[in-house]
Amino acid sequence: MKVNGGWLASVANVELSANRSGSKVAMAKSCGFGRPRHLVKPVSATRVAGRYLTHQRGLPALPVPPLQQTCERYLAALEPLVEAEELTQTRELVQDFQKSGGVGERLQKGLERRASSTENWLSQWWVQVAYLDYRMPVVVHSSPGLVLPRMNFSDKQGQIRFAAKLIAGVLDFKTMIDNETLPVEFLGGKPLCMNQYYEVLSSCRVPGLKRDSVVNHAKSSPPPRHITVVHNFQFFELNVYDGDGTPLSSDQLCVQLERICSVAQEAAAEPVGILTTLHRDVWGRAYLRLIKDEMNRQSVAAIQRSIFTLCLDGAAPRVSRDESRSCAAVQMLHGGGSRWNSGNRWFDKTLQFIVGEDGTCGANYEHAPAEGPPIVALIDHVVEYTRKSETRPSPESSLPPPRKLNFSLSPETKEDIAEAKRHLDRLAQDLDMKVQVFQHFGKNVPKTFRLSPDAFVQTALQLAFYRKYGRCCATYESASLRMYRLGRTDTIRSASNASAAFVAAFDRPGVQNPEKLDLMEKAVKAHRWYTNMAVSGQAIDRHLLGLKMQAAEEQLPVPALFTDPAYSKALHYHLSTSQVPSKTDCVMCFGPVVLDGYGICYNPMEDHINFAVSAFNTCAETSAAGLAQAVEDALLDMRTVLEQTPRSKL
Ligand code: COA
Ligand code: HC5
Repeated sequence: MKVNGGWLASVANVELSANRSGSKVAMAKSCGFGRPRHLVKPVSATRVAGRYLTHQRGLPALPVPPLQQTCERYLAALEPLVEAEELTQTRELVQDFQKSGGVGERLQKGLERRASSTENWLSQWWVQVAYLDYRMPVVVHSSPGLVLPRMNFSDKQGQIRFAAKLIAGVLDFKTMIDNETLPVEFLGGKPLCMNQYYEVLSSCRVPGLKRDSVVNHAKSSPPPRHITVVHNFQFFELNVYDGDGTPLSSDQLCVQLERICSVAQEAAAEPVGILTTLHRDVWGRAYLRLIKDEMNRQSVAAIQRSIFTLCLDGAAPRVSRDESRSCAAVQMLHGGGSRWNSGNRWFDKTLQFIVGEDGTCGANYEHAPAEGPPIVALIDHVVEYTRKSETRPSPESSLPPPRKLNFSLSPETKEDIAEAKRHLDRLAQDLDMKVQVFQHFGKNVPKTFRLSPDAFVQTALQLAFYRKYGRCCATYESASLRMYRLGRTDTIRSASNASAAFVAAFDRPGVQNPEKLDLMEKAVKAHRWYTNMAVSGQAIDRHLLGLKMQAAEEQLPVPALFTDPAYSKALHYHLSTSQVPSKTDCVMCFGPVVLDGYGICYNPMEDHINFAVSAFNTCAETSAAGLAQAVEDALLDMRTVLEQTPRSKL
């Protein structure tokens, strides 16, 4: 499977002919919730009409950074990545771009106008460019996976019982969404935008011929009351509320899931869901063929409208204990291949919970509507819920059976399914995934040494990459922009002049510990500085994207700055990384964004760190296990320097 430049390279390839709308981003109704406890300030559980809107209106608007500042910081970010000669050329392009009366100034004014007439000048563009216009399969290339700690069951009965509790847990969380009683989250003392919580349930991506869309049914009247369950490649509509709107109890859900399993067991079915793993243009065409049939159209609509999808998986490949976590990550990311569980999914669905037969559980989510943290907060809540025993007595009344969603498959659609299987199997073969639990320490050690744990990990990633390849690389780390209304993310560029100096010196013969320590502290502090700048809306990447989009909006030629080879290099992220913390000890994962790169997701706990490193087997230069080992070594070596070197108290 070709990556074709990858996620965010689509950012580099924005077509300038399209006149994109700068219209207001629709404001969803409702309020917000919390992830790490320390960030959460609970609000009272009584419903206050309009609380969400009041909260949202109080949030600041995303600023447009000053042009001069972005130009300077862009050149600084290129220094560790490109040759001196190339940089000289780029410097000239930047000068020309930002000069008084130049195109940069015009575009900047355009962006400022857009900022004053929209809820958020960036978010709608971002969702289009990063997700809906991005045509690679969502599987591996866009949708992340999440692996829960292995649950304590190993048979069908246990699988059903756990799945029933899980559904009840999601409904419990949904009640907080519906009542606007989720606590508002805070980051660095500032309240965060809670909009994403209202986008994850009852929504679904829909393929288009050139561009996809997302439909959200949460606000439709009446709102959806069912989930979809997929088992043995067959889909079922399961109503999860009783007649008076009370969520079904776990016991009731158990009965319903048993009914589904016995019906699904009887028949064999074509894995129609595997169509959602196709390249988006191909799926867009196959989708039109599929829904030409009225019954199919209704079945697809039921999936799209459902609150979420529950995948009751069949067997997964048997692997050694050593490989089991990496194998679970793969099950969450793509299902393991067409002969395993890849057809037991609807990957366009925003939220899919996956419950395996052997206690392997997790989720996969379609990224367009939300970032990881709100999904993780929901999952943390669900896990906590499943650990509690239910006190509610189960009503006696019998429930109507779940409705099977039937499909009538034309020869063309059967061929589409066969094609999807072939492509998915190639992609599954190509994905190289290594889950590594770093057991030696977690956030505790960097904190003891008064260093930011996240910046410490990112500096270790730089050292690991340099040790393997003898150079620095463009590195992406997600930074939250949720301090701003409807904020999504910007990029923390982890490769800096300070990190380059540190990694080059670390193994150089003759360099002593005090110098290593000094360079390490400078690198870690430079990263923390960039992080602060990014979360306060002053990073460079989304601003540059905005300027480029504004040129398209005004139907101007692409400014030379964006056709410069240095710009492409800056966007070719050999390391695509993200920190996603959770209360539950889970592993999150995603694929690389370029053919010759790595995807690294990490979850730093207090005394250990869960890493998932991905790469592609077709690239001879990369190895997920190799890099994971190098990261482990880098973290240990950095700790040794910290422990063995006296530091000043200042
Ligand atoms: N000395 C001692 N402790 C320190 C420290 C220092 N110099 N600097 C930070 N710490 C502490 C913090 O107080 C915090 O404590 P806690 O564990 O009690 O919460 C902890 O170390 C973590 O801080 P740090 O490692 O610096 O990272 P962060 O929590 O500020 O996270 C980002 C940094 C970039 C990950 C965060 O700002 C962000 O944007 N997160 C969202 C990313 C995202 O959306 N990812 C998914 C995309 S889909
Ligand atoms: C369940 C964890 C999901 C993490 C997903 C994530 O970090 O996505 C990034 C989103 C962004 O806008 O930065 C994209 N990335 C996977 C390419 C880093």
